[in-house]
Amino acid sequence: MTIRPILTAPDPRLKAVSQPVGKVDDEIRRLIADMLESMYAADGIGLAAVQIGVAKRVLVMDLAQADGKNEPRAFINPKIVWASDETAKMEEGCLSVPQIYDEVERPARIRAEYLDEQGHKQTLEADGLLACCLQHEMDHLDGVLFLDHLSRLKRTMILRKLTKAKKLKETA
Ligand code: K1U
Ligand code: ZN
Repeated sequence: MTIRPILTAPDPRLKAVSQPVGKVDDEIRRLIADMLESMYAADGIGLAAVQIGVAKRVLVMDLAQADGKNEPRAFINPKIVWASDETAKMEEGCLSVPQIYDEVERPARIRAEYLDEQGHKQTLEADGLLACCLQHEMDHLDGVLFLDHLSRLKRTMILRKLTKAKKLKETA
């Protein structure tokens, strides 16, 4: 397993639309293992493959990570097949948008279909943090960051700040 570097905004590779996985094989299982290792190393609760530069429709999550437990999950080719009209606002963060947190409003409950690591079709009903995190990670698969849900003014200010911080890091 390898810890891979996580891309940060405004890296253009984060805007890519990820491609569906054709076959769930050992290469995909190795990618999932690397993604989980990279997510744990960065203290995150979710990660999409595109965040480590692999534009495939794969994401991982571990919501127990915040309680110091390990309950890894992997979602391949996930699709939202139903979303509630009721919405919920939750504070979101993103490993690709370091140190920025803001509220995003999304459907409160969703039903998703996906393939597991064995390539078996699964259905999941989610609310709360699971629904929020799943929608956030699925946005990554379409090149969308949580910043894209904020006002244009907020987004511009945050992207300026991140660009400045990147330039300072490069010259240090
Ligand atoms: O980069 C990512 O996509 C992972 C992201 C997932 C996420 C967290 C919170 C709401 C939606 C999606 C993170 O893991 S950010 C870091 C983090 O651990 C965290 C931040 C805020 C609340 C809870 C956890
Ligand atoms: Zn994210």
